[in-house]
Amino acid sequence: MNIYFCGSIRGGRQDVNIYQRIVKQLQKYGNVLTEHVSYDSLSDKGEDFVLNGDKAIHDRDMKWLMMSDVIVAEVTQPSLGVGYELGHAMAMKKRVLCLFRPSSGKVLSAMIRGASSNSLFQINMTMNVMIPRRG
Ligand code: 6K6
Repeated sequence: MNIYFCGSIRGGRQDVNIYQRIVKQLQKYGNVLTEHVSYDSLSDKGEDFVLNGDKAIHDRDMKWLMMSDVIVAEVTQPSLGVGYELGHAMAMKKRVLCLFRPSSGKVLSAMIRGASSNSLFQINMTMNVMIPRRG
């Protein structure tokens, strides 16, 4: 199973240690295409030195999103990129699990919370990682 993990990069790297724990758990279920999102070495500047820069990152990530069986997103730290990925994932009719920690004191975007009426789109308000079933 291909798993696409989403987490904030330029939106802020405060939760990187949590991303690492989630990715480690997800790797028990399948191949995490975006393991790099959890790397300590990746700063909130992203990788400006990557050949072809942001376009190459965008195009590769969209290809991986298309290839993925399930998307898991840690959405506590708001990120434009994660929101963009989630919108595309929904349009592609992918199974999506969002993880949000209310203990952070933050309030989840209505655009994410409000999307959970779709049966393929679930939000978990704890740190348990459960992948929603298809259908
Ligand atoms: C290459 C290797 C490690 O990091 C890079 C360069 N930057 C990105 N690489 C891969 N995916 C990225 C990169 N920057 C953003 N993304 C995607 O957007 C990730 O899949 C994240 O889930 C999301 C983060 O968006 P921002 O807006 O917080 O950066």
